[in-house]
Order: sequence, then C-alpha cells, then structure tokens
Amino acid sequence: MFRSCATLAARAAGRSAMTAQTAPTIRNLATASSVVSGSRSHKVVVIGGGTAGLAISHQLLRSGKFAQDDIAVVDPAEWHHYQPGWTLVGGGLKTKESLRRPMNRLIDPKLKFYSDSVGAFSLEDNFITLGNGDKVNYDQLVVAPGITVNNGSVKGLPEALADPHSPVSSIYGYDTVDKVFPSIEKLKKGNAIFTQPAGVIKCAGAPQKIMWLALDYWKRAGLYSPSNPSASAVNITFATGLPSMFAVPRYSAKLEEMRKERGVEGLFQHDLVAIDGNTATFARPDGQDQVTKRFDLLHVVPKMGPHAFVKNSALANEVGYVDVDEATTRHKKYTNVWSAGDASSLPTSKTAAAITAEAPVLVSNLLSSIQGKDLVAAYDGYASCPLVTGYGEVLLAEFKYGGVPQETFGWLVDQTVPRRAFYHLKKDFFPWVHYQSMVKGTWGGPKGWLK
Ligand code: UQ1
Repeated sequence: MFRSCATLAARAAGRSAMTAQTAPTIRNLATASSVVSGSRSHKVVVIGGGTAGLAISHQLLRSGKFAQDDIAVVDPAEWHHYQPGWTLVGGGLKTKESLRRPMNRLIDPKLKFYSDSVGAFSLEDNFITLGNGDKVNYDQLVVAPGITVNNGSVKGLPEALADPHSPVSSIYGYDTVDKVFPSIEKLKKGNAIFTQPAGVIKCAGAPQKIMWLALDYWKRAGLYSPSNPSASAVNITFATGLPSMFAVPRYSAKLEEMRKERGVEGLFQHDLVAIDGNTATFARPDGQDQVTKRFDLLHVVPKMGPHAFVKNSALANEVGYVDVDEATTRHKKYTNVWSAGDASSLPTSKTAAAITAEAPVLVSNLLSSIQGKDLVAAYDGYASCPLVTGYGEVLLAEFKYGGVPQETFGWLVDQTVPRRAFYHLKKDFFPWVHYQSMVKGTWGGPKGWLK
C-alpha cells in the first residue's frame, strides 16, 4: 500500500529530468510566435494558470468566439500542480512529481502565454504591467492567481521545515510535502500534533485528512489503538485555531464523533504561533494565556492569504480578496473584471471542486457581458471536501452557500458515512479528470462533462 522512500526518490529523479529537457523547447516556440504577431492587446487576459485560470481560459476558447491570441494567460510558474493530491503524497500514496505538469504544455497554442508575474493593475486604463515592465491591454480581465501559503506566519517554522532532522513537516508546499510520510513512518512513540490555523486556508479539510491517514498508519503498525489511546505508544492531537472540526454543521458533527471515537485529543481555538525545538506554542482567544505543547511529530498548516499584488490593488476587498459579486463573479466596481478560485472573495471554500461550478458561471457571464446581454448565470456556492478519514475511506462533504448540504450522491447513499467508492473518486478519478478535462475546460464537476 505504501511506497518506499527509495521508490519516491527514483521516480522524482526520472520525471524531472524528462520534463527539464522538453519544457524549454515548447516555451521558445510560443515566444517566437508572439514576436511575429507583436500583439500586446487581448480581448481577455486571464491572470493565473492554476485550476481556475486554466479552466476559465479553455472554456472561453471552446466557446468558439475567440481567434488566435484573443485570450492571454499570465503566470510566472514553470509548473502547474494538482494540489488536492498533496494529502495523498503525505500519506505515502502518490509522488509529488506525478501530480505536476509543465505549465506551457497545458496551455492551448491558440492562447497567448505570458510566463511572467503581474507587477501592477491599471484598472481605469484597462492594462496590466508584467513583472518585466511590458504592458498588456485587455477588454476583459479575469483575476485568478490563487493565494499564498505564508510559512513565515509561524515563528521558527521555515527553519524547522528546512531541517531534515526536525519532525516538522507540511503537506501545504511542494518543497515540504515529501517530508511528511517519512516523518509518519519514523515516529515510533510520543506526541503527534496536527495543526490548522485560524482564518481562511485552501482545502479546510486537509489539515485533518493527513491526521486521519497518519492515525490509520500507526494503527496498522500496532502503535495506536483508538479504543485505548492512553495505553498507545503514539498520542494524537488535533490543534485547530477554529472552534469546530469543520465549518458545515452536518459534517462537523460526524467528524467530532469520529474524533472522540478514535481517541484524538481536540484542542479548539488553539492557533499555532511558534515552534522552538520540540515545543509548539499556541495563541488562545480573548486574552487567555498561550499554551505550549511538547511534540515528537508536528504537522503544520501555515496561515494563508492573498498575493500582495492583489491585496494592494483597487480590486481587493477589506481582507485582500478580489471583490466580486457572489452570484455573477463580476467585480463589484470594475465591470470588465472577473474572479474565481482562491483569490476571489466568493464566500465559499477554497477548493478545486468549487471551481468546477464557478468557472462555467464566470465564462457564461463574461460572454454575455461582451455581447451586451444581462448576466443570467449564478453561482450557488457549490464546494466539496472529499474528507479522507483513513486508507480506503472518504467522507464526501458537498455543500453550497450558507453551509447547506448539496450532495451529488445523497439520493443513493448517506454521504456522512466514509466510503471506499468516494476514496477512489478522490485518489484516482479526480486527479485523472483534472488533467484529462478540468484544465482543458471540459469538466463541470457534479454536472459531469461540459458540452
Ligand atoms: C470535482 O469535480 C473535483 O475536481 C476534479 C474534485 O477534485 C478536486 C472534487 O473534490 C470534487 C468533489 C469534484 C466534484 C465532482 C463530483 C463528481 C462530486
């Protein structure tokens, strides 16, 4: 079931060598064609080549209403990562290399690709300035650059993550995700603490998914007995800055029941602020004293937030997200600006599943807007969290705005019960459909394939 570290390393070496050779050739071709056209104006500019940016730009292209280079994508990243898979890397089920693709290979040649960052927005004049100083004009702008993971939000965290001997790791980063499973394997006794910060993060279920996988691993290794945790070699604590296991009451109740049944200590409203050697320090609300805990393994989820270039722009709301209407995805002030995905202010979970429903709404409304028609498509807040609760089991939480359940398979089964079929959706089907369809603009999530 588990891959050995040697296999992981061998695969890493093989894959990156292959992609390093092929990637630059494709990029040079793309650059050459833009020099010929000389165009720095586009009907639509999409900032971000992540899940939202790629789904939206390819859905726009597939509408048939755009010619060569009418749409541009801007992203400085060399790689596109399927981040939902990183929990599985932490559980020893996948390699991080298998979840990424070179960005330029995912972008249709009919799209103009600017492999650069964004320096500034000139929203009144409808252009952006790239990191290299070039100006790019647009009629419509889609802002979908995602958010940043701020390792610096916890004192001592960057150093602890970088230290190969420290038992501190995180699934929330390409550089740190492959430290997670070896740390789980290495622990033979002591305190294992899994943290979740107060505030908004991407995939709010992941901090506990990796805990449930580790628990199952230690259980199978004879190091943890859910029915007798105090007599077990390993003790498990979930320390979260939030007041409950999950934001949606229907699933939170079930997960809280599971936490108690499985003997996991719950420290709620405990927000990790510092790591010093084997001691973790947590802030408490309402002026209460900080709490310190000794650990033998610490899985950290840092705080996250908007990119500075978004937060410091006129596009941002008071907390830094692109301020869009929660139904239409159009910016509240700039009517030719749109946003979806993690960078948007849409008051839902920051997940790829949410983007399956956001992207078609944004695309439909953007096209209507270009044609001078009313915006009729409305996003209902659909999001999902395939909550891995152990090897071979997933609780498929699905909900819309207001934390109201909206379950695709609710007519068939009770979705608060973890199931093997949902585990295979999460582990095998979603990663496959992501690269096969989602990034190409042909996947509509619970609605199936788009026409
Ligand atoms: C989904 O489409 C998707 O993207 C490929 C996910 O992966 C990140 C999901 O987690 C979920 C839940 C969906 C929604 C699709 C179905 C069939 C429920």
